[in-house]
Amino acid sequence: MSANTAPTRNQFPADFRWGVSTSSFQIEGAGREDGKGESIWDRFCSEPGRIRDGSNGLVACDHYHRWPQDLDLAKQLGVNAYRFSIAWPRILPQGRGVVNEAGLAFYDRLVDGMLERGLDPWATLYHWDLPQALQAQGGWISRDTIAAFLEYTDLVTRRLGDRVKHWITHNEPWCSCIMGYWEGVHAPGGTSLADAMQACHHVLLSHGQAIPVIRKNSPGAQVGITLSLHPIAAASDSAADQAALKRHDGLRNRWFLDPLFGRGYPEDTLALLGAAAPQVLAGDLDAIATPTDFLGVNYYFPEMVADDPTGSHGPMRAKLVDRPGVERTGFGWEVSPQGLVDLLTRIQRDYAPAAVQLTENGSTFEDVLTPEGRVHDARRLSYLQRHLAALKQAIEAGVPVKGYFAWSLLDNFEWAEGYLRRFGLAYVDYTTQQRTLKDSGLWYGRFLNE
Ligand code: IFM
Repeated sequence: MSANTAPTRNQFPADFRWGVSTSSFQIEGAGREDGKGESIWDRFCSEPGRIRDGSNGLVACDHYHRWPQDLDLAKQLGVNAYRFSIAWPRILPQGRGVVNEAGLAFYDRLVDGMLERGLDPWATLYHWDLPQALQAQGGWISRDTIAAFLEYTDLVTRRLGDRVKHWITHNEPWCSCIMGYWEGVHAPGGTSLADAMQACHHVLLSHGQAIPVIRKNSPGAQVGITLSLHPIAAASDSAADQAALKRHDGLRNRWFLDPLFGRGYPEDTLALLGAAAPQVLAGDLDAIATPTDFLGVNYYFPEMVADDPTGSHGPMRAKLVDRPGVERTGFGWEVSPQGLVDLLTRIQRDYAPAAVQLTENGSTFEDVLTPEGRVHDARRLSYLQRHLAALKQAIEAGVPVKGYFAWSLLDNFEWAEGYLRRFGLAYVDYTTQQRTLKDSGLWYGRFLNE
């Protein structure tokens, strides 16, 4: 079968997990209801110019009220797993201390609703909505936030750990830390590399320290972390571009994978960071390397880099360049199913995780709801089919991929892009909150049900 042919479900292992992925801030809404506290994303959205369409997450997809219908939709697709995240400020409005029972009760209902529909709950503890009260004390730059995360983790896993048996500590630390504390494009909008690297270290450390807490409260659970990873190519064969590739890969991929797999931070990247390298205390690296049950991989696109001798794009002295003439999504991201094969086989070769879960993969395009109530998203459908074919290829090459979660069940709040980018298998009309399965979603349903 060529990588361009859609596979069939029965070509995957019988016990393969098929899911859809969502996150709290992007879909829940109810931003000020039932005692929920403010998150850094609520604050960020309130700052003029931060979000491209000036929107916020106060209503989003109104999933907080419409969750039964959304879980029905997931069930209708035929998935057997549902990945969601928990809003920390819904549980602990001030980040620690006083518990909001209404928040816990919401996730109780949601998890029970999944189980009633035969959906295996996959919970992410942190998908970027840090309580603003903790940000006021430094956010992830402060080591104290780790203790707060452990308090939150303990509370949530004690409450849900009897029913949720798959836990993801963090989603994409690159985004929450590098985009949030250095690039200034995500909450909390910081612009210091040193802060970002310290935040990253604390996020990774909080992951490692949370694992025993989760294992204690949720016996038999599988625990992992999700990273956004990219296959990287050099713009040319020149020694300078090849060296730039290695430097860029150091911060983009190895910075996270190396310590999680017990190798500590990469020496070459540490040297390039110089004074921006994080403060690491005795025992931290051992904690970060606490064994997990799976590595969560989010794959969207590959990157190409060239040498940047001036360092104007940061101390890795590499700049992103566009590969000419390739297919791109509405975001401008390169479409490369082969990149998924390259990435997964590289992870397997270099790190050999016990299991890999593809916790996100998807695409955004301009969608049109026709008067007949259809969304003919041929390009998203093709993206999905070709990435599933690539996934099959990676499994045949020996990568232990155990599950695939499409991003996303619904169109939703796409962070700094607001509601301008649609990634859903279902179209959301934000005026009526009506959901309509797009052609891609209808195909995923047929694929899963055949
Ligand atoms: O919407 C995001 C998600 O929150 C994290 N991973 C990438 C998605 C698409 O940008």
